[in-house]
Amino acid sequence: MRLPIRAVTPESESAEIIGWVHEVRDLGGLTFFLIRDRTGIIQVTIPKKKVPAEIVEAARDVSRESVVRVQGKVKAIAKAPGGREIVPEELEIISVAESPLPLDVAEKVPAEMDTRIDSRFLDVRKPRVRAIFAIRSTVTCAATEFLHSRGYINITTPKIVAAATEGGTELFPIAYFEKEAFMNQSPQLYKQMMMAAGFEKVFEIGPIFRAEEHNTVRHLNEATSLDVEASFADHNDVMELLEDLIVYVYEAVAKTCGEHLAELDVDLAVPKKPFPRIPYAEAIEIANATIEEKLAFGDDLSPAAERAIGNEIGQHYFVVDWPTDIRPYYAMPYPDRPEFCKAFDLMHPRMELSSGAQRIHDHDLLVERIRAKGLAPEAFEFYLKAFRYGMPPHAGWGLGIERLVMTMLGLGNIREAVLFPRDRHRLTP
Ligand code: ATP
Ligand code: AMO
Repeated sequence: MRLPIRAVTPESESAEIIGWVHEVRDLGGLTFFLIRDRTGIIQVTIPKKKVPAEIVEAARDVSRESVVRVQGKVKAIAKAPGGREIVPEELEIISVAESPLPLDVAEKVPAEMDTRIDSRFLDVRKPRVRAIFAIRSTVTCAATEFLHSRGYINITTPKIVAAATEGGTELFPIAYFEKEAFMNQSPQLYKQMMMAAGFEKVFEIGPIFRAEEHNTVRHLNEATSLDVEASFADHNDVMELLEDLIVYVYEAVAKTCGEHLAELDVDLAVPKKPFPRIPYAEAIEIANATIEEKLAFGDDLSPAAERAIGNEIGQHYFVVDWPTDIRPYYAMPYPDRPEFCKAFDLMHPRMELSSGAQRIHDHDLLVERIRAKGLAPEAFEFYLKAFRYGMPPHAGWGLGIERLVMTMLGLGNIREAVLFPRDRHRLTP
């Protein structure tokens, strides 16, 4: 019976394993294989004079990354990985890998990002790369666990939609029979409608689509967003929820992903609550103290500004009290100073992680704000209708999962945190 490689110990007497050939070393009288599965690596040693001739014969044909089955005696040996090796009694080549390989899974030869993504199935065989996705899985599971424990309901909303949510740009149009439709930029309108539905607390982890024209290391054309919406809550309530979630997720990764973190050489520090709340006007001042291209009131934070503020603060922080004009139409203005709104961004020192706000729940004010953005309220009728029959006050946010993983693990490129990235030049694999 096949054993996971990790389960083979120096004390095992015999074992059968199936895995990929990580490395081959032929020293004449002795051949060494390293065999890898997702649980680890084991050495298989073939002393040519001591094993059956058919095994020596089969071993000659084994190329790197072929899938092989090995059955044999286990010996304790200090020099081998895990302190053990297998001397085969049976060696079966299950699937031969062509040579040369498109990239080196053992990572002796480094590969460019493009080469890696072109052969992503091979790239992900690297223990270091697999560790990223094991951690990403823990991140989304822990976030789900956390939100369930707080009474949030997991919803699924359409990804083929009729209207933009985040303003008119950055949309992918698609043909939907005889109509024009779009790939959804955000579940924004749907999660708000679920507040009118009385669900009170909802969340979704799903794809969002943005027609970003430029290739950057922190933008994707298809990203994954964790969206939350809560009724009878304001911006402060959902900022607290967000910082609790971030800390919970970091703690879960620190607690359960030790081996993967070690594989990535990451010494994970759990962020400390509460994260500083910095009003937008103050954020501009902090940035302008050091950046060359000064920001004026009403400018979005430039990447240079984000870096400058991040260096100054040195930890996760919120930028709050944004000018109403530079936030989406659904952000709630402060009643006593409507030029500012109850919107916020959660920032990691390197980049923005999340945006959110208390929302406008008054129908007429929302229509006015949609018009002020130069958009047509008629296009939003299906959404506006939900505001005419009893809409509770509500607030929420959207958090980019790839950016969360990227900043947590110190990855240089957001593409490292996606299995099959979609960017300006890439539609395959
Ligand atoms: P969001 O779009 O949700 O606010 P973000 O982190 O992508 O999140 P943006 O507001 O898009 O932030 O951009 C922040 C800054 O980065 C802006 O000053 C913008 O000009 C700049 N920027 C955004 N997208 C790009 C891009 N594709 N290439 C270069 N700069 C960009
Ligand atoms: P926003 O547009 O700020 O807000 O998006 C929320 C978060 O999603 C991530 N994100 C992206 N990640 C990678 N590539 C992209 N192109 C990309 N675009 C966005 C970021 C960002 O902070 N409806 C609001 C949320 C809300 O108010 O609830 C929204 O979509 O991490």
